[in-house]
Amino acid sequence: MTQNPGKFIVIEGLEGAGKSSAITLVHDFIEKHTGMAPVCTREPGGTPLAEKIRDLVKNAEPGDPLCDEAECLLFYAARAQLVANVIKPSLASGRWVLGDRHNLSSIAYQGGGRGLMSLVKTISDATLGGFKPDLTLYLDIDPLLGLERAARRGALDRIEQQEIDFFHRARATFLAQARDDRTIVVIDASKPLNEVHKDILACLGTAL
Ligand code: Z5A
Repeated sequence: MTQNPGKFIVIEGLEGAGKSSAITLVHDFIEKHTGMAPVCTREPGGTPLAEKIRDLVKNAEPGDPLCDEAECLLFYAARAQLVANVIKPSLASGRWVLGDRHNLSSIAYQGGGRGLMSLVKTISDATLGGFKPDLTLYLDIDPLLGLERAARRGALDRIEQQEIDFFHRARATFLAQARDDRTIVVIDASKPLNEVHKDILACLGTAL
């Protein structure tokens, strides 16, 4: 007897969009819907090796700034590990997977933000070969509001310290991707939290 594959659901958004509480909400929805808690992942990270890569990309190395191309390759190295060792095996065993970010982040930040779209497409095709989430909820927020929320939470990391235009380009890319792909649903994350959560549940109710 073959096992039904699980589904891969991803939450995306600029910093401060509210991914953390959305993940808790979607986690509980999936648990109720399937009778089993999903496997939760975060990117970059989610395996011992990928967590080491997370440290490399999040923290600046004094005297040896990470160049844009190396940053992009590191995100894909972490993702390749996670897909091969966690996401695909979990889906194949029938488990659902809930991701805090996935490939759309690289398309938005490295492709749109850094202007490396051609490199992103090449590595994405080479490492993922068309593998993608069943559903992505993109929590859309103006970068200024998102960064203001993130700053209230504590010190900003290396990427959060980029100039604001970087985040505007990333946001425009998130939205452009959503226009072209029906598996990406845009949620207005500037609304009060209870309304954002209502919109997420409504979307899950129709999509799953
Ligand atoms: N990155 C990349 O460049 N390329 C890639 O391929 C990948 C990632 C995978 C990961 O950092 C960084 O790597 C990220 C993108 C880049 N960097 N940037 N910049 P991370 O995983 O540490 O950080 P994050 O993913 O951006 O998470 P975050 O900053 O924690 O964002 P969040 O989870 O969306 O924020 P939050 O903690 O849920 O909310 C922030 C605060 O706002 C919090 O106090 C909430 O209570 C509050 N909040 C949330 N929603 C609301 C509403 N609706 N109203 C009022 N207040 C709210």
